[in-house]
Amino acid sequence: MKTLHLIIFSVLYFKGAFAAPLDTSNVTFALSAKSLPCKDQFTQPDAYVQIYSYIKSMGADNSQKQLQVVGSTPYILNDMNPDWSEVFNFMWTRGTGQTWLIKVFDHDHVSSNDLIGSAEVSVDRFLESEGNVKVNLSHGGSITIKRVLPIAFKLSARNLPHRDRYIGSNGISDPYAIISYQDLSDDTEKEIHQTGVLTDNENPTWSDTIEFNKYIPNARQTLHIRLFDRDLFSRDEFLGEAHIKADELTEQSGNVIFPLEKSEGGASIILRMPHRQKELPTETSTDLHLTSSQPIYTPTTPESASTSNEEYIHHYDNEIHDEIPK
Ligand SMILES: [Ca+2]
Ligand SMILES: [Ca+2]
Ligand SMILES: [Ca+2]
Repeated sequence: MKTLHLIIFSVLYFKGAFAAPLDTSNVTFALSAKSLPCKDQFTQPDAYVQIYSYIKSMGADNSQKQLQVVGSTPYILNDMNPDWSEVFNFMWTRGTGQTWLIKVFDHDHVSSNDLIGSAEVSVDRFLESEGNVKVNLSHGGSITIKRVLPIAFKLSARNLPHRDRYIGSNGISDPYAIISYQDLSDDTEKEIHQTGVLTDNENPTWSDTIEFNKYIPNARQTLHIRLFDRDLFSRDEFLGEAHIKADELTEQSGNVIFPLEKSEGGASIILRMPHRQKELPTETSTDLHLTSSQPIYTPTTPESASTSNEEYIHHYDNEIHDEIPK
C-alpha cells in the first residue's frame, strides 16, 4: 500500500513538474525579534540569529535534516527587541518544500552561547503572504521576517540627444528604455523590462518600477540599460547605454547617476533606488566627474530604517516625487 502511495505521489509530482517549469528566484529578507525571553531579571539578551534551510518532504520523517547554512547576524547587545540590519539572500524554487530553520541565540562572553528559541517557516508560505511574516519562537517571543527588494528602481534620463530630424519636428527624441541583464557565465542577454515611450522628452522620468528579481549575489551580473528614440516611419534610433554591475547596485540608496555611453551632450540616466536599512553612503558630492560604472551619489535624507515591508514600499513610492538633479 505504501509503495502504491509512493507511485501515485511520484506520478503526480512529475506531472506537476512538467506542467509548470521550475520557478526559481532570489528572495531577499531581513529579520527582527520581539519580546525575547531573558535568562535573568537584570540583563536582556545579546541576541543573534543563525538561519538554515532544508527540504521538508510531505509525509516523510524529517528528523534527519540536511541543513544548509543561509546566514547569520552579529549579536545586538542587551536588547529584547532586536532589529538586525543584515539582508539575506535565498534562492527559492517554488513548491519544493524549502523550509527555513531560524535559531536565536544569546551571545555570552564567559560561558557558551545559549539557545533562546527557534522557529520554522515554509518559504513558499512566506512568499504567498503579503508583507511581513511573524512567527512565535519555541520558548517565547517572536521573530519577524521582512521581505526587502533586492534591486528595484525607477528610471529617469537627462539631456538626451535630439534624434528627430524630419520636417516640422522640434527635433526632440521620443525615448524609451530596454533593461536587460547578463550573467558572467552566460553570453545571452535576457530582457527584464521595457518602458513606455515618452513623446518629445529630453529629460524623461518613467513611472515604471523596474525590478530585478533574478539577482544572484556575487554572480557578477551586469544590467544593460539602453535608450532609444521611437520613430513612426523609420527604424528607432539608439540614444545611449549604460552597463551597471548588479552587486554594486545592492549597496545604493536614493538617486544614483550614470553617464550614458555612446551618446553625446552629457546625457545621463538616474536610477532612483529605495532607501535601505543599511547606512547610506556618506558621499554628497554633486561634482559631476562622469566615468563609466562610477556612480555619483546625490544627497539623500537618511531616513530611519523602515520597520515593515509596507513602509519600505511607501518610502520608495514617495521618492518619485523627490526633486531629482537637473
Ligand atoms: Ca528619430
Ligand atoms: Ca519627437
Ligand atoms: Ca522620434
